[in-house]
Amino acid sequence: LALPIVPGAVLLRGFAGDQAPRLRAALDGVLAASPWRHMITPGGFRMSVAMTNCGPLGWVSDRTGYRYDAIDPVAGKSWPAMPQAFRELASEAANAAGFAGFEPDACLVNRYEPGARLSLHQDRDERDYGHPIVSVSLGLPAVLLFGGLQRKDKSMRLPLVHGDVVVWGGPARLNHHGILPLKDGEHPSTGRCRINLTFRKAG
Ligand code: MD5
Ligand code: FE
Repeated sequence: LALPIVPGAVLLRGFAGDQAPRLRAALDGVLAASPWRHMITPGGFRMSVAMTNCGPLGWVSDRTGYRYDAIDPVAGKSWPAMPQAFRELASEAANAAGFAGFEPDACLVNRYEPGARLSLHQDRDERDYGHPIVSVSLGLPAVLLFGGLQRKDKSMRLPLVHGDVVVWGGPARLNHHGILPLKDGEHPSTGRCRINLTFRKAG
């Protein structure tokens, strides 16, 4: 079920539902090598979302700025390989949304516990905005706030539930977006949190 949100953005409702146990199991392997951590923003704030990465490149934030790096600064070595289940799902979702041949080199994994949020921002750290972003929601529901190209543009709210996949490309690639503070709850797949897998071609 492919629902257009704005030009360039497609919601694939429940697309990852039947793959969730496989994704969840593969994530445990990633976490064994590169555990959750709360990164520090360039402004000195601790992010409420816990993060890790897999694949050749990982998104990192510290006092010096945001960047993609081949090395996990916590583990002191390369990020773990992107599990095949992740790569296949990302590529199939992009294809279903009209972006054939998507081969991500970065998967940022975000964990939201009750109260965690992501403030309004644009994804601008990638080299080529011509590639789409594929976002997979697992566990507790969340509300995505998405606006336009300008920060002041009116925002819309999009509820996302377990198994939902959103593909952002074309004219939606640089839209402002954020996640509202997560509501408390319990989910059979993830427990008391929401996990988002965000696939990008960053390098
Ligand atoms: C999340 N993560 O739910 C979201 C999913 C991030 C982030 O925002 O940067 O890690 S990605 C949602 C997204 C990506 C690109 C464009 C738009 C939304 N959008 O135009 O709304 O953890
Ligand atoms: Fe983002």
